[in-house]
Amino acid sequence: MINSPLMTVMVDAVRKAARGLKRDFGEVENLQVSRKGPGNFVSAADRKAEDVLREALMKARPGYGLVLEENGVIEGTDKSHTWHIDPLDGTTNFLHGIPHFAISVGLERDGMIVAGVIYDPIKDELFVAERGKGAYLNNRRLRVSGRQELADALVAYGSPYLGRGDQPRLLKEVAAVMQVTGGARRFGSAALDLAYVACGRNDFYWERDIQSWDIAAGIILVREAGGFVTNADGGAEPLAAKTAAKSVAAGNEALHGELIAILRKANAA
Ligand code: 2AM
Ligand code: CA
Ligand code: CA
Ligand code: CA
Repeated sequence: MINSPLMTVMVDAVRKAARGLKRDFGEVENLQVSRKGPGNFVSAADRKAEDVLREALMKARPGYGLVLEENGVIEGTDKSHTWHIDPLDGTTNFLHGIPHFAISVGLERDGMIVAGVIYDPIKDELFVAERGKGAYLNNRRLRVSGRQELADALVAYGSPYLGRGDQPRLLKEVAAVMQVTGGARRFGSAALDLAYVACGRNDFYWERDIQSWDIAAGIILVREAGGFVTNADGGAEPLAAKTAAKSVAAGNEALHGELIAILRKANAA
């Protein structure tokens, strides 16, 4: 584990919010649900979890700014630190009773992600990472997979949702990936997709049209586990462009480059 004051703050906040999520998941049919846009749902569970996280993190680190999925941006007095918070990543799974979702909290310092926590309350899997201190799942140190062959690789992706994104493009990419890899999966939680790259379950993951709160924590997890993270075109840091649509691609050293090349070829065809 990582014994730092920062990690204690993050883990305490996340565990507190997770208790509410777990309770709400147990009676999901009674939750109030509204629609933010086509196919884009938010429930009382998302909002309550975000409130708990916001209050706990603002109390522990008063000056830090926040980027919150459900409440937008809260500017801090400390301009170099910003939390990127997804209170419930995998809302669609959650609302359908599928036990695959997570809380994701990442801390950015001067444009770089320096700490991340992703927690899956159903499986009780806590993924943590801090810059220079490694990545852990519960108490186990993490390392990305060592698989070298595309034919052995399990690849996860996220797909554009109703009313947004470029579905035909994604289908071309998935077809190309399916033809050469051991399997392709669409799990429905970007944060867990990245955490699973960090712990070697997924060998590669990519997704387009994604936000900072989906990937901030996952980026540091993958990097601290020895993996590579770029945008989905193989270019720089996915969080570099603050407001532009982001994309992400993460994997181990051997397979990351090969899969980026396959995505590029699929798009050129
Ligand atoms: P969410 O559950 O926090 O909204 C899945 O590939 C990723 O896309 C998840 O991180 C999910 O985050 C996000 N997502 C799914 N449907 C979405 C929608 N309609 N609008 C915005 N983000 C969505
Ligand atoms: Ca959402
Ligand atoms: Ca999300
Ligand atoms: Ca969310």
